[in-house]
Amino acid sequence: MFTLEGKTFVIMGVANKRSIAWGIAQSLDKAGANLIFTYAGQRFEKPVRDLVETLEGKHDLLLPCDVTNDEDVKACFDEIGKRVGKIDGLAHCIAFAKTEELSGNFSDTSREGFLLAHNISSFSLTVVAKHAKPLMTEGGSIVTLTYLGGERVVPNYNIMGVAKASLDMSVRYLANDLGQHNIRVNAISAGPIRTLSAKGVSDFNSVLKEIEERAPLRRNTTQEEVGDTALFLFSHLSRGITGETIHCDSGYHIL
Ligand code: NDP
Ligand code: N5H
Repeated sequence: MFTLEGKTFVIMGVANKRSIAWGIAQSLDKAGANLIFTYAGQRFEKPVRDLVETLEGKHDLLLPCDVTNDEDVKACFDEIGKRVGKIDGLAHCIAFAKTEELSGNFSDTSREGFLLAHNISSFSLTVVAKHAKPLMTEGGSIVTLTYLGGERVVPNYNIMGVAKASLDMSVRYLANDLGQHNIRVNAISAGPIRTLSAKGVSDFNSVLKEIEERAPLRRNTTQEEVGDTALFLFSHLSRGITGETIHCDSGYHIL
């Protein structure tokens, strides 16, 4: 097993222990990395802090960062710079769309809902990369999370599919832009996982069942599998890979 000892990573988007960001945090923690966590608003600090205390390593730095607010993002990375100086990577595990726009007719998507989904789920990667870049003085790796619904039409994913397509292309433009600084930018396209975001999706059980029946590996994706894929993308082992989307979805995307 390789080690990430002495390396520092920022994890954005832990809501609770089911979050994919938490799977990533656990994999990086096991590899000996130093972790910094960001959460959306002050009221989320306590639950995230309680979770972080269960990790093997001691990770003290938790900061608020609402990605819709430029000043918040700048202040967050300024503080990280002051506290640790250099970072080696960042996991962007953030998305949001209005519940009412995640079912029904896509043509009913509102202007406000369209812009909100793109602001939080897509533009946030670019603004975060801009502020993380000066801290990646020895190169770095940025990893975001995407879903198949950004490549092809998946029932009810609706506005999130369009936002993920924008996110996927942002990964490629950012990879091209930041590659000269030895900063790599990649996405993991995860299979469906029951997280807080997935809560309220009415037919989630049937989505999971379809994967069990049809995906090449005949099983659903786990938080740990995505965590270990991120670990690879954050490690020296993936040093030649940028602008890529790795599907960690039991192979479902080939069907
Ligand atoms: P979670 O609900 O656990 O995580 C979503 C996170 O987005 C939360 O931590 C939430 O923060 C954060 N967030 C929302 N709005 C903002 C904001 N304005 N500023 C900062 N953070 C914000 O769900 P997942 O782990 O499932 O989602 C993580 C990523 O994985 C998303 O990009 C999602 O699209 C993607 N993904 C998920 C799949 C799944 O099946 N679950 C499949 C493929 C991709 P807070 O709680 O503090 O509001
Ligand atoms: C095809 C599907 C099922 C239908 C679509 C689901 C889309 C989910 C993604 C978005 C991000 C979920 C979302 O924004 C939920 C919010 O409206 C309400 N929830 C919240 O506000 C909670 C409290 C917070 C923590 O959530 C966020 N996001 O801040 C897709 C599924 C098969 C796979 C999937 C679930 C993909 C994905 O992108 O997450």
